[in-house]
Amino acid sequence: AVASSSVMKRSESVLDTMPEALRQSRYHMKKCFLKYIEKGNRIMKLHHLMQEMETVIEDKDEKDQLLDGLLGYILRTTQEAAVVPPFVAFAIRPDPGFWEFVKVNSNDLSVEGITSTDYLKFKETIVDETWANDENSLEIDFGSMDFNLPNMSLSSSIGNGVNFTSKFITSKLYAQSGSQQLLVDYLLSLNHQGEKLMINDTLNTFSKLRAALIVAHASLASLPNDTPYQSFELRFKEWGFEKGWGDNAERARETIRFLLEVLQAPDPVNLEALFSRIPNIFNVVLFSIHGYFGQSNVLGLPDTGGQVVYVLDQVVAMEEELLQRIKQQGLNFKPQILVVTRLLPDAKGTKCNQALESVTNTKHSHILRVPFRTDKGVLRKWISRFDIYPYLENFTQDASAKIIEIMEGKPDLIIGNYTDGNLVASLMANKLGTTLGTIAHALEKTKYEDSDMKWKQLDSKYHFSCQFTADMIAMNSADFIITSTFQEIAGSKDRPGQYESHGSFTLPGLYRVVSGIDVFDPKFNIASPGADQTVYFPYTEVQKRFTTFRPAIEELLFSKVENDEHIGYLEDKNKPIIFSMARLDTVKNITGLTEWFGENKMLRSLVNLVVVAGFFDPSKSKDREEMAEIKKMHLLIEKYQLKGQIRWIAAQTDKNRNSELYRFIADSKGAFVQPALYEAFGLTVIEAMNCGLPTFATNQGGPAEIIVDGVSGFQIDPNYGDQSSNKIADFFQKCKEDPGYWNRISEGGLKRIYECYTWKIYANKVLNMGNIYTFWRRLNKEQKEAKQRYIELFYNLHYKNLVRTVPIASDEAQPSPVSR
Ligand code: UDP
Ligand code: LCN
Repeated sequence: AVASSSVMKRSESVLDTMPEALRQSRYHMKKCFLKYIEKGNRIMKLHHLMQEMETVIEDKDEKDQLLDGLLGYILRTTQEAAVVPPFVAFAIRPDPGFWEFVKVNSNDLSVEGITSTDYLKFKETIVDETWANDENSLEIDFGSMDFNLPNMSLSSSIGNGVNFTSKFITSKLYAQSGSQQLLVDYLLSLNHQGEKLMINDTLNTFSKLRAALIVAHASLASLPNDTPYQSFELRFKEWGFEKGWGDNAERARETIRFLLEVLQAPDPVNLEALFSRIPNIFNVVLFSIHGYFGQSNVLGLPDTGGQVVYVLDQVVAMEEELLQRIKQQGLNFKPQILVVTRLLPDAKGTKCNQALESVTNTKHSHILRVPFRTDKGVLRKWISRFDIYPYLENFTQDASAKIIEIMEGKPDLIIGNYTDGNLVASLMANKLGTTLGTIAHALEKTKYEDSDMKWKQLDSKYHFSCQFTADMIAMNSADFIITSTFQEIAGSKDRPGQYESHGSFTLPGLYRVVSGIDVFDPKFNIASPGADQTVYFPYTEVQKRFTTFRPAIEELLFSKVENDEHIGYLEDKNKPIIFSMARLDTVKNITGLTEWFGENKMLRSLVNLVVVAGFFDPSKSKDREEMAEIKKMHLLIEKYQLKGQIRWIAAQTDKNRNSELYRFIADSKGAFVQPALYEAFGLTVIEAMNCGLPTFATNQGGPAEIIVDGVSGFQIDPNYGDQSSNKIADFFQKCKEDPGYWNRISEGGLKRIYECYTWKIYANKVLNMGNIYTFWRRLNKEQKEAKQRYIELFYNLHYKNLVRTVPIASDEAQPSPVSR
C-alpha cells in the first residue's frame, strides 16, 4: 500500500477496502493470519494483533510501509478481534459511535461484512458454543422500542441532548395541527401541592390562552420593569393567569413573549428559554446508596470517594439554583432536596447511623438514611457495592414511603447515582410517574477487560450479571442521562465510551444485548461538575486562606518524624513539590508516579514528591488491590532510595485542610499530578486547578477534556512513564528559566475552570434538563410506556432471578471479601 491510499474516506467502509488491502500484502497477511489462528479460539486486543504481526514481518521497512497503509489504518481502528479458526472477526471503530464488523477467512483472506449481532454470536462460540448456536438464546433489543424516535447523527452532537430534544419538540409542535394544545394542557397541569401555577382552567384552549397573553403583554408594556408581580396580580387573575410568570413586570413580560413565540411559530431557542422559566421543579430526590455517605470523616472508607463529594456539592448548587429560579418566578415556595442513602447502624464513627441530617450550606436539603432490611430484620454492617443487590427492592419501598411522608407528596424529579442508586431511582420514578435522570460516575463493565464475556468466572465475586442488567434497566428507563464528559458517552478516538460499550455486548449463557443504548440518543447530556469554590479557591486570595491549618500542614509535609500519618521526609524544603492525592487503587496509579519519579534523575533534582494515598500497613487493608499497592509503594521507596525526596501521607478526610494543602503546594510553585491509568472524571484535577495549582493529568478519560494541553495544564500518558516524567521535568526547568511561565499555566487553569467547570453552570444545565424532559416524556407518552413494559418484564423475569444468586449478608457472618 502506498501512503496516498492510507487515508480512508468516511464514505468508504472497511468491507469495501479491506479485501484490496489484504491482497496488496498477501504474502505477509497470510502468514499473519496463520499466526492469529495458531492458538485457537480466543479474543485478541489491538496490542496482541500488532505484536503478532511484528513477529511475522521481520523487515522493518516492509512493516512500516504496511502500517502506514490502509491495513495499518484498519488495524489501528480495530477494538478487538475474535478468533475461531479459520476465521478472524474484527470489531472496527473508525470514529466515536461508529462500528463495523468483518469476518476474514484466514485460508483465502476473503472478507465478509457481518452485523454486530453476528459478531456477538461468533464471539460467543469462543466460550459457549451451544448457547451461541441456539436459535432461541435470549436477545435484548431496547432499540426495537425506539421506533419513530429521533436520533442525532453526528459525533459532535453527542451529549447535547437538551438542544436536540428542543428542536425535535419544536418540530412536533409545528408539524401536527392542534399540537399547541399539548403545551396548553401541560401548562394547565402545573401546580405546587395542589395550588395552580401559570394558568387556570379559564385559559384551557390555545385560542383563549393566546388572546389573554396578547392582552397581558400589552398591559405590562406600560409598567416600569421593576413593578412587583403583586401590583398586577389581581388583573392577571381576572384574565385567568396564576402565579409563576415572574417576580416583576419585566420578567413576566419576557416569559409571556417566549410563550407567545412558541405558540405562534415554535423555535428551539425560545422553547428552551420558556422551559427554563416554567415552574415545575420544587422537590428533588437524589439517590447515592453504597459506601459511607456522610459529610465528614468518610472519604477513604470503602466504596467512598468522589461520588460523595459530587453529590453533596450537587445538592448545594441545585438548592441555590432552585431558590433563585423560584424567586424569579415570583413564588415563595421552599424547595426540598433529599439525598437518600443507606442507614448503617454500624457506622464506624461516622454519622451514617443518623436517619435525617441537614446538608451543610443549605437551608432546605437533607440526607435521609434508610436501613437495608432482610427477612431477618435490619442489616447492621457495611457491605460492598458489589453485594448490594438483594436489598434494593425493599429499600426502594421503604425509602419511597419515607420520601413521600417528608415531602408531603411526590418529588418532581428523581436523580440516581451509580448502578444501585440508578436502579432504585428508576423503580421509584416508574411507580410514581416522575421524571428520571441517571448518573454513572463509573460503569463497572468497562473497568475490567472482557468482563462481559467472562461474567461467569467473575460473577461469584462481583455479581456483574446483576450489575450490568441493573445498568441496562436504569439507562433505558431514564428520561435523561447526565454525564461529566463526552468521553463517558462515546470515548475518544482510540477508546470506546462507557455508554458506547453498552451498545451491543453479550453475556454468553445469559443474554445477548443486540441494542443496549445508543450514544446518539438525545437523552445524553454533558454537565460537568465543579469543585466547592468556597473551599477550593486560588492560593492568591490571601485574606480567605485557612491559615489555622498552616502549622499542621507544615508538620504534615516537613517534619522528620515517621508515624501513622506520614512516612518519608523532604531533605530540601526549598524545592517545589509535585503533589498527588487519590485512593490507593491500582487504576489511580500512584505507584506509577512514584516509579516515574524514581527513574527520572532530572525530575528528582528539580522537585520533591508528596503523595496522599491510603495508609502504610498492608495487613490492615480489607482490599486485595490496596494491599498490593501498599507493598509496592514500600518497595519502590526502597528500590529508588527515595527517602529524603518523598513524603507519603495517609488518606486525608478534611476537605478544608486539603484545600489549604493544594494551596501550600502552589505557594511552593509546585504542581499537581494525576497519573491514573483511567479516570472517569477526576475531581482532584479540578480541585487543584481551582486552587491555582498547575496540573498534569492523565490523558486516559475525563481529564483529557478538562485540560487543554499546554494552556490550562498538561496532559500526560500513563502508559509512557518516561515521556510523562520528562514533560513534568521540562515544565520545572522552563519555570526556572522563565518564572512567568508557572503563573501563565496557573492562570490558564483558573480561566478554564471558570468558563466550563463550576457547579453554577452544572445546576443550571441539570434543571433545564428536568424541565425539557418532563415535557418530552408527556409528548412521547405511548412509546415511553411501551418501553417501560419491556423493562418491567426484563426486571421481573430476569434480573430478580439473578439477584437470588447473590448471598444475603448476616451480621454474624464474616465481612465480605471484596471492597473498593
Ligand atoms: N480525597 C480525599 N482524601 C484522600 C483522597 C481523596 O479527601 O485521601 C477526595 C478528593 O479531594 C476528591 C475525592 O476524594 O474530592 C476523589 O474524587 P476523584 O474524582 O478524584 O476520584 P474517585 O475517588 O471518585 O475515583
Ligand atoms: C467517581 C470517579 O471515579 C471519578 O472519576 C469522578 O470524578 C467521581 O466519581 C465524581 O463524579
